[in-house]
Amino acid sequence: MQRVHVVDSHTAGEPTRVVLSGGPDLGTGSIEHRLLRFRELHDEFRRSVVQEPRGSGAVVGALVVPPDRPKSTAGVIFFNNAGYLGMCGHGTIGLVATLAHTGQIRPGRHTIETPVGTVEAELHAVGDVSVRNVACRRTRTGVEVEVPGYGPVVGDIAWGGNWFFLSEGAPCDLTLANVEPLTAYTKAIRAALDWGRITGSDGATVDHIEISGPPARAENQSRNFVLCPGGEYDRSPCGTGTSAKVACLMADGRLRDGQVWRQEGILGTVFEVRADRVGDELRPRIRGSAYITGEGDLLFDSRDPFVEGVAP
Ligand code: PYC
Repeated sequence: MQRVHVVDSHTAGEPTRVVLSGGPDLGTGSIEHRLLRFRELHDEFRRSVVQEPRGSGAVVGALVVPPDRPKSTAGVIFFNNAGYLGMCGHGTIGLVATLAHTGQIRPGRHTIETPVGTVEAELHAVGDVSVRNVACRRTRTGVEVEVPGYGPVVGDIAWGGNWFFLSEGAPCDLTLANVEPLTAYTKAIRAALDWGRITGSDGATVDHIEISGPPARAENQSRNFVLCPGGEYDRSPCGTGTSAKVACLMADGRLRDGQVWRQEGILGTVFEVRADRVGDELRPRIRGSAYITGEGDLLFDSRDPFVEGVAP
């Protein structure tokens, strides 16, 4: 029986499952290289942690690995029901809350290495967390796709630690009651991008779709709905998605260096994202809170026909 020690949390409603021990040994080297080893040699571990019967389509896994550089606090590889993420904003907030819960870190600054770059996290004394994201940028604007059943949709392509297509407006209000039509609409956009071979500037799939509309509360600037790669929607306002949004707003001159964007997600929870430039890079600072929901061991029984999880 293999035992895998995990801590579960949610950040603004979106779950994170941090794997603290019992995961595969990915050796040493950059986190980017260790992600390649994870994907090639241990993908069954990803599936078994986040897919049913242990997980669900909404869960983002976070495998904690020793960092490449001695001064960093940890390395992390994020994954979900469909594969691997570059960065994950809500997941990093969940990771920091988890390391605080287990007593491994105290309030202050912590350097976390991810496959797409190093991020700086700050655990505040009151328990919330800020994360200085990797460098973010808009790479295309005014991209028009013909979406069967919906007509032409225009949006931007931006990198926020993952690739996003971002557009304004939707065929219905951005409310929880409309999750089904919003999921259908954003899946149709993603299929149209694939069909048109529209990718990120590095040729990677644009696997997150973010649509925006008016906020429910006047103190926020916008509400979003974000489709994740595995077909689930982000329950949080999506840290990397809001970073991509901030990159678009800055490129349009609608947000200035140092300004804060309050992004509401589909549950009404909020991330505050500050548009910070560091040198000539845009490194948005995402602020939010996570709550621990569980801690324990996952058990992997080799006789179990579903030991590697079930893809619905
Ligand atoms: O918060 O960056 C994020 C995120 C990505 C996918 C789900 N959440």
